[in-house]
Amino acid sequence: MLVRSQKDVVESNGGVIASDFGSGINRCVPWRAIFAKRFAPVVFASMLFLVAACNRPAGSDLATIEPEITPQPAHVGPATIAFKLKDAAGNRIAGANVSLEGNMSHPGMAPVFADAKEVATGEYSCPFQFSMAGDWVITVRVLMPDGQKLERQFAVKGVRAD
Ligand SMILES: [Cu+2]
Repeated sequence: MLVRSQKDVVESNGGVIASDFGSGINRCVPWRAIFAKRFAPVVFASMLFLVAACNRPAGSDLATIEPEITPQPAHVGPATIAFKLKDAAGNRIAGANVSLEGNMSHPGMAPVFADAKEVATGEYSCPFQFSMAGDWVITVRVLMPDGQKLERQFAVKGVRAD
């Protein structure tokens, strides 16, 4: 019989459910047991670390960005993304170099780049082009006057088609 049911496989392995790869079965089961015992905690710890690292934006203690997008609601076409850049104490940060990168979640779409200008002390404004309707994520890259770099992301959901 070429195609065996799962029941046949279970029976032929003394009740251990495994894929039917002939002699591979005998190696497969212990390996998985070892993996679960020895490596799963390591993998789990690594995942926790990665999650923690992802959730903590670079230079989070340095500055805050409060973006404002006009027009509202955002729609396809030209927009202005403005924001104040403040340090941890709430003081505005002047003289920073700020650029934006806009991405959508689906593959195969070119990111949209734009440079911001400082329009008032610590206030920056950036012309931006929403090239497609849907959900966007804007990455803000800041080069502080003292040379420190900072990256922030914020979502712009539901950009309208018109
Ligand atoms: Cu898109």
